[in-house]
Amino acid sequence: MTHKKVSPARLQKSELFSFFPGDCRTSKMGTALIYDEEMTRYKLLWLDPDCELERPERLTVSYEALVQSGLAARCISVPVRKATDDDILLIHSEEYLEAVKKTPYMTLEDLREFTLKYGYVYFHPNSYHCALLAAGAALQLVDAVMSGRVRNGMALVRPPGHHSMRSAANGFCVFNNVAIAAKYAQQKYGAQRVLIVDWDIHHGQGVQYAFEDDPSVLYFSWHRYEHQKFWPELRESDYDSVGEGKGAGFNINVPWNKVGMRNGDYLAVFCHVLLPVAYQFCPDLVLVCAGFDSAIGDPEGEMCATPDVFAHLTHLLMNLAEGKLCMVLEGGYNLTSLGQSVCVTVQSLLGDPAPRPANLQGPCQSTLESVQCVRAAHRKYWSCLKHAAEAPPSDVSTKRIKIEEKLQSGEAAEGKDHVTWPEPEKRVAPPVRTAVVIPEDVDCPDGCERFHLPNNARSRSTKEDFEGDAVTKLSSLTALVGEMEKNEIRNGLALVSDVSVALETVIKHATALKQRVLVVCVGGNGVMSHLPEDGTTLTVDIHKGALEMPRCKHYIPVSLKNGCGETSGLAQATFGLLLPLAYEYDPALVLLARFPGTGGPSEGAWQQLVSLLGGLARGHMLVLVQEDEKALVEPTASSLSGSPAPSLGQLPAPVADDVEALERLRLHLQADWTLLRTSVQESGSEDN
Ligand code: Q7Y
Ligand code: ZN
Repeated sequence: MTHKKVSPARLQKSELFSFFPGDCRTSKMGTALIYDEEMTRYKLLWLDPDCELERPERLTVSYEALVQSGLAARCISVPVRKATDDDILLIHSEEYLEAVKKTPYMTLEDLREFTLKYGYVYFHPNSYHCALLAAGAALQLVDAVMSGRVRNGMALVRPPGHHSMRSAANGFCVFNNVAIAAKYAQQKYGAQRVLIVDWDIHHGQGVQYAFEDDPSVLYFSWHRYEHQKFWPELRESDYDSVGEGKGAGFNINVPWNKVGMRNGDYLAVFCHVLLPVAYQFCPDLVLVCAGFDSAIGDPEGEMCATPDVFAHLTHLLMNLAEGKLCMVLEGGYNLTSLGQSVCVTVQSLLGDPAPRPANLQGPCQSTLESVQCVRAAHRKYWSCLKHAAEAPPSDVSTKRIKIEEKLQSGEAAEGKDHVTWPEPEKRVAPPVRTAVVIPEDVDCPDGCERFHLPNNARSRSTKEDFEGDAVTKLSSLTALVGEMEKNEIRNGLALVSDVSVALETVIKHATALKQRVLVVCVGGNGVMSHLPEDGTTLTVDIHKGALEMPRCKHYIPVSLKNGCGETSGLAQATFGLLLPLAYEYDPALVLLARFPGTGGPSEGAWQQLVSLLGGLARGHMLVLVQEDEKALVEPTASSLSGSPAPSLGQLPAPVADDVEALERLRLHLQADWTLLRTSVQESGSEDN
């Protein structure tokens, strides 16, 4: 099969329709799982301590974990195929392909010799076949997602791909599965912008090289670097490799200069680097180099992020590109950690509620150093980073190799065999996903259930009041929150006659139950009264107005010059402030209140907000909307019931005043909220 180059401009509307079936945004679509036992049928045939960790069991364990947990049965199984020569040649040279083609016929001796031409890779007579299947699996996944047969998916493959280069195998990788998939999506489906997120703990230098000067593919990679002391020890893996020529700004490297990074480090980089840029870029497709050697217990990565973190990383990517998200396995060498991480990731793809991000710590000094450097290196390319601080002075620069750091990683290495961590918690999706409290004359949206007050509660309240209706509604809200607490209902939407009154009632009820409540207000006038300021709630109030500094740590007014209707400003506030605050606060319940008026967000931005906040509080969120805004019922319910939010388009630069105000607010709050930090502390201690 050949891929005719399709110029998007020349596509007829009817052709576009066949690529993106009209109802693929609204219909519930599933999660693809691609796996074939054949890819377990190659292994290291000689002694090589550097290569022995890349074993067939990596795949069987991952797949078995999905089967055992019941997740595999919930996925749509998609068969692999062999990549064609044309597919491989999208990224690799003919000479290299021809050379690899000969490996199945080589003697053991020849294979060893062939292997020696490359770094940290081995060949087996079946390697070539498996490498074709691995690349083909990624392409099958792209086909399933781009054609709208599934929403998202994961391909479990061996060999991995992100280290392989145009004419070289490297780091266990033969063909660059994800790079091939990106090119294929562009050529076959006219995808104009592809985002590749590489969360493997190694730098996918092969992917970087493939798209270095290409602005249509944004490559983001974080990787263990240790000031170039960690494999592959490349100068070009550092933060200052930003891409070349037209591709300048479209290569983002976040070096980890220490081991032991935790969930808070990963989430900080997502909030302050990847997400703002990714939303500004507005991809048509997201591919993930899903390596799990970045999880705790991995002998290569030596990091401390728990498998649970992948639930959130995945969730945070699920509303880009209208949900078109393809995960392709790369590394991951601790079989326990790998199996758990794969399950956690697939479970998020399936839409199950994410676990609470328990005892999240802020990023460590080394992370802050890297984040500051990356943001500074990219601020001339991305308006969302325009306000970023200067790179730190050279004495804290990531380029300076400090002697004690080798010592530190040495210590960690000693202990790396007996790292333990708790098993990821069970994530139980409540029987009811989305309950609505809306007038009888408003249709119940698809996938939702009307919430009816239990009889006993109803009679009690009507007896007490003449305005039975309003009170019934308020009792319904508190009852609904009660059902969420019991995990009978995941989330809800209520049309109320007075958002403030409803909010106050629910807050009183929820805090009486000793729940931590995150209150997010949008579109109001910023004068919320009667909110507790004692830490039982955290309120973030995003509204039209001029900057004011918060009076306390738990009530945070976020003022935007033109209100939430300015999507770029809202995005800036969401990624830079709201999400980090929300993650650090770790609520048991999210209340999202939309005040009536003109300062409200666009429908798409509102849906993004609803979806993104759904990653907190095990998905327990109650959305309050003013009674007359009936047009919001459908889009809000759609996001609450798990449909990906629409794309916001390539975001323009936010209003300069907003950027400056948000920045000042962030600096003011970062003493109390460590996940807000994006630069090294002047007198920071190293043990943060
Ligand atoms: C590649 C990988 C791909 C030097 C150790 C070098 C290199 C291992 C390559 C790992 N003594 N190790 O995991 S995801
Ligand atoms: Zn790796």
